[in-house]
Formats: sequence, C-alpha cells, structure tokens
Amino acid sequence: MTAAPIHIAFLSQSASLAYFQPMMAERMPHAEVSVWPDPRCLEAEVAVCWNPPPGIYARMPRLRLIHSIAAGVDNVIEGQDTRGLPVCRVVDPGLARGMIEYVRWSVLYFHRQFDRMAVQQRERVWKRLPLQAAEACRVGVMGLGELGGMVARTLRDDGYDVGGWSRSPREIDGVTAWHGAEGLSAFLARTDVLICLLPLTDATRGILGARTFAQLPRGAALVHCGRGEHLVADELIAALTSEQLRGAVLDVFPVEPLPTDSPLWGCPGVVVTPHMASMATSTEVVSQVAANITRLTAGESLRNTVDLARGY
Ligand code: NDP
Ligand code: OXD
Repeated sequence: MTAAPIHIAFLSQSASLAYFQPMMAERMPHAEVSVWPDPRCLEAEVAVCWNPPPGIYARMPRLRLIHSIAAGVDNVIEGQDTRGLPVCRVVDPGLARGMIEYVRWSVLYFHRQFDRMAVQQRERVWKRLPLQAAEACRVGVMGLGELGGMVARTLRDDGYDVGGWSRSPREIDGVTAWHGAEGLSAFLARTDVLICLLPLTDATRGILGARTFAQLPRGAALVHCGRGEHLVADELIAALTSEQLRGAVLDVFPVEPLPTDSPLWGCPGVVVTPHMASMATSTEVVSQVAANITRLTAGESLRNTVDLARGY
C-alpha cells in the first residue's frame, strides 16, 4: 500500500502566498499543495505560514509541522495554539547577507553623516564636517543570533567599535558583549548607533522606547530591523524632537504597510523602508520547507526549530 501524499498548506491572512504553490508542487511532485483561503488547507499536515488566520492550527486535525516562511516566527505563533507541534523557521546565509548590506548602509549613513548632508543640501549649505574614524563610532547590536551575530562580525571587520547584547552570554571575537536585563544599561551607555535585530517576544515588545533611548548617549541613532512592536513610535518621535536621538532608520512597523497617516513618514530624522532589510528567496524557503518535510516523514530531527518556551 502506498502512503497518502503529504498535504502542505500555505497560510496567510495578510499576504498572498499563492506564488509558492507551483514551486512547492515542482519540488515535491507527490505532495498536495493548498493555499489559504482554500478550505482544503484544514486537511493539511504541514502549515507554511506568514501571519496565518487566528486559531487556524486548532482547526487542522492532521497537522504535524508548522513552518515559518521567514526568520521570525512571532506572527506564526502569537495568539495561536501550536498544540505542542514543532515550529521551524528559515535560517539562510543569503538572508544574512541582505541584512548585512542594509545595516552597513544604515551605519554608514550616520557614521559618515549623510543624514546631516541631506539637511545641508536642502538648505543649500556647503559645510565640510570633520571625518570621523570608524573606530570612533560605537555600534551596538541588540540580538546576537543568526543575523545579529553576522552583522556584529561584519561591522567589527569594517573597523567599528562593536558591542552586542543578547539574552544569554555570547562570545564574539572583537565584540564586547553584554547579556540579560542586567547588561542592558552598560551596553546602551556606550552605543552611538543602536541596531535592533531581536525577535519579538513578551520580553522584547516595546524595548525601543523612552527608557532605552534615555540610556543612550545624547545624539545616538537607531537602526531598527527587528519587528514593529519593538518600537514605541511616539516615544521615538519625542526622543527625536528633544534631540536625545539624532535619527532613525526604520524597516518594520506594527501595521504594515505603514498607514499613510503615520507621523513617522514625515518625521524629521526618520528614514522609512518597507520591511525590505532582507528576505529569503522563495526558492530557498521552498527548499528548506521541503527538506524539513522529508525529515519529518523519515522520522529524523528537524532543522531550525523554534524554542516555544523562549518564544524564538
Ligand atoms: P535568532 O533567534 O537567531 O537570534 C535572536 C537573538 O536575540 C539571540 O542572540 C537572542 O539571545 C537575542 N534575544 C532574544 N530575546 C532576547 C532578550 N529578551 N534579551 C536580549 N536578547 C534577546 O534570530 P535571527 O538573528 O535569525 O533574527 C532576528 C530577528 O530579525 C527575527 O526574529 C526577525 O524579527 C528579524 N528579521 C527582520 C527582517 C527584516 O527584513 N527586517 C528579516 C529577517 C529577520 P540568545 O543568543 O541568548 O539566544
Ligand atoms: C523575516 C522577515 O523574519 O522577513 O524573515 O522579517
């Protein structure tokens, strides 16, 4: 007797994941592939998700594996009953490379004062500012995981004075590292450009707010590539207005697309980008999901599983 084909459902309530269907079908020709809102999704054994409908896993009696199409899993697990099932995410060197490029640009933007030059240009001011050496610019990376770790190493190699902060102790050659709530103040106090590459969890929600900004040196800058809910927008605007912060490059927002009436669009000192810091290619996502399905059906251990107790 041949086994029934595995059934894979692509689930999102906010994005169309239909483009994955032909790719997945080509990669796993024997699989059945459905895309939400097709009700056949409820029969699937594998849910591949970005912001899936609320309570959906509870309605999928045959479900065996939940897979994010992204590095972050917050919108895949938040408010959902994952029923003790394994949850996996994407870990990809290509995604890390994209993130490095985005963060490098953003750090250079502040370090080489392109933000100030843009203001000068608008005012037709020709004024040369002193050149600041990279080693005099103290960059701080919040989150030293797959992405933050690579970013910290790259910026270190670029000559910046790099510090990092994580939940548990992390050692990276040439990077001064702090961890835990007790390490946060010391980390912030020496950070001129703060980069957020944290996952969104109960412990990190709202972390980019007045309390954090007040502990940075006056005139520090923010580069935010984590998740929108890390940031308290009105407290950022207040910190920019009081010049406690000099500027912010923001890639992620609690509501995406960022609503057209958000004050962040026109806030002086703010650069808004549309959640494009990095992403895995669809080919890579399909390949990682397919590899994990093969492991699942073979009874082998899965790659890139999420620790649900930690939330990331
Ligand atoms: P990882 O899980 O590999 O790393 C997470 C890091 O954050 C770890 O170093 C972890 O600490 C640290 N951390 C978690 N919780 C805390 C806490 N409470 N206090 C201090 N540190 C904490 O994640 P990735 O590097 O793969 O991805 C990070 C995030 O980047 C994703 O969750 C996603 O939100 C965002 N992202 C954004 C993209 C974009 O385009 N804007 C693209 C891809 C990802 P420890 O080392 O101790 O575990
Ligand atoms: C991700 C993202 O988590 O795209 O991969 O934000």
